[in-house]
Amino acid sequence: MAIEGTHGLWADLAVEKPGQNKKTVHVLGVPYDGLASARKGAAEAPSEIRMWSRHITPFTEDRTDLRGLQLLDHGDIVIDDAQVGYAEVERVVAKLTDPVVVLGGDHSISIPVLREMVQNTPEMGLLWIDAHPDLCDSFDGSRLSHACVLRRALDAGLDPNRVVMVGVRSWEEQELEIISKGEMLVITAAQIAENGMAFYKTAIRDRLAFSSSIYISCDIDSLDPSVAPGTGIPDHGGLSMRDVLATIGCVAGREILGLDIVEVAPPLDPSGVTVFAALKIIMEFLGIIARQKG
Ligand SMILES: [Mn+2]
Repeated sequence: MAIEGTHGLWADLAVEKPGQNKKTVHVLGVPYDGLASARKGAAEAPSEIRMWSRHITPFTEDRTDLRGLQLLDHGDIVIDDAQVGYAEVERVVAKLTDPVVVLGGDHSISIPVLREMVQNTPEMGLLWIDAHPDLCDSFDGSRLSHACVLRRALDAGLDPNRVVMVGVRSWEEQELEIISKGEMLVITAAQIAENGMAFYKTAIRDRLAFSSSIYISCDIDSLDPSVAPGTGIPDHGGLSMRDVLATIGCVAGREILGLDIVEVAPPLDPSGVTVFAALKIIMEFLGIIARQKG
């Protein structure tokens, strides 16, 4: 379905205007859902998100003008074989010196992104927003499964004390031991529902303050399925959009490595609202970068 937009790609932010000194943000699509364990469809997210990005405005909720940013959209890395494709993702990410927005794909596409980030910046912090910890060593016979993403990041050298996990509410038995060590800051969806997001913002900021720069991995299934039904494994009792935006807001003023937004599966949501949830998160994230000084 080709629909003409009211704006250009990325609400006009991808339109290049040479000679203007703008902050650069990279965009990279990885339309691959071969390692999603249940329902697929996330491979269609990058094209849908880009298409509907023509129908939103270049302003955030607080009226931050995003037109001070230049989005460089590198298009998609098309993957047939995960081993080969993920090496390519790592190679492309390694070349980026400004923040990147990575469009999944199932969550496994974050494995090469995180591996490259950790190798390059061992002192990085990770803000993990997800219904699941994705800490399985192996799942469905694969160590690259979307249930193994954070485990692979720890293998790559990510310090668990630099991980803040928000919105979790579903656990595999093999994940419990790592969680129970208490190294990561874990804030469940139930805790946020009970006490409100404001209660946790200081703890999130304080924990991230130990890290030199921050990467955000946002699985759309962190949101409640009533908000974002188009995802492979919906888990009820999830976060509100306000919770997710407040969580992301905790990186304000920090050096930011990037954001991935994964597990958006447009074919599983005829209403299309899940794609717009992804766009909302991306644009508010861009607002944080636009408001940074320097
Ligand atoms: Mn996940």
